[in-house]
Amino acid sequence: MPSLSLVIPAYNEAKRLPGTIQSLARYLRSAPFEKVELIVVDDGSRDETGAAAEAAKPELDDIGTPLRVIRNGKNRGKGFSVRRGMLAAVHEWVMFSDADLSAPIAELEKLMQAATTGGHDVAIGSRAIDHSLIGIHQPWYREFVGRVFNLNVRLLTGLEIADTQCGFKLFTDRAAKQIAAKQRVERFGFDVELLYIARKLGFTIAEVPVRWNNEANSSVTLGAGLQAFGDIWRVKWHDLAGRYS
Ligand SMILES: Nc1nc2c(ncn2[C@@H]2O[C@H](COP(=O)(O)OP(=O)(O)O)[C@@H](O)[C@H]2O)c(=O)[nH]1
Ligand SMILES: [Mg+2]
Repeated sequence: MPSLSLVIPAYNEAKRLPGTIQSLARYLRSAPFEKVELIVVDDGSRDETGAAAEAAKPELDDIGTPLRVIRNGKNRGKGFSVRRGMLAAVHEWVMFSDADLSAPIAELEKLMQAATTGGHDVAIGSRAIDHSLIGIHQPWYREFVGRVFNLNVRLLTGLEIADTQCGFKLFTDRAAKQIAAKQRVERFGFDVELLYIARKLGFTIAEVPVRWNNEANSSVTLGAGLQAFGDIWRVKWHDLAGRYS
């Protein structure tokens, strides 16, 4: 059975995190892994995110899952946080998931299956392939902006991926470490950069439809979401400047 490092980037998640960790613990009790570690990256939260994570330690100890809480001194962004988590991970597979578990954690088995059978080092959740799996959709304007974003990604980067932005991605440790070492985008455009670097390094990517029940309380403002458009250009620019070579 494989071993897994699960990274949760968390910004002001003190309210959501206890429930999230409970769901994770419930799943991990009988999940098909030899070893699992949970890494929560507290992204300079203004609430008690770090403490809320620490409070769940006993519950996780109980099922033999060590918890590590990494704290960014100040808010650095989801991209920066995922990068830190991936670099700290010690197991064969490295996965990151949004703290709200909009994709139920068990869906990670689909990703692992796709990666293993297809020989891919990267497997990513997708909300854009099988719409019948989407229980609760994102608000219509988020879905719309998402489509426009994806079109921009395709035109500018040539990445042929239907949904680059799903917060549910799995990597082999080798891919996670090599990709994270080259990551530069610290905020929400980082997903595009991860995939861009993966392709550049010769890793193949499986895009896997996952169940998704969008958790309402989004922590991402429209402004922050729109900034990600600029990140697509930044990725192009970094590449032209040879920074991913
Ligand atoms: N908004 C925001 N989220 C961050 C930041 N750093 C890490 N995160 C985490 O990134 C994830 C974003 O997920 P979520 O709020 O569900 O976004 P949405 O589903 O796209 O609306 C959550 O796990 C956040 O805690 C940050 O600087 N801002
Ligand atoms: Mg969400």
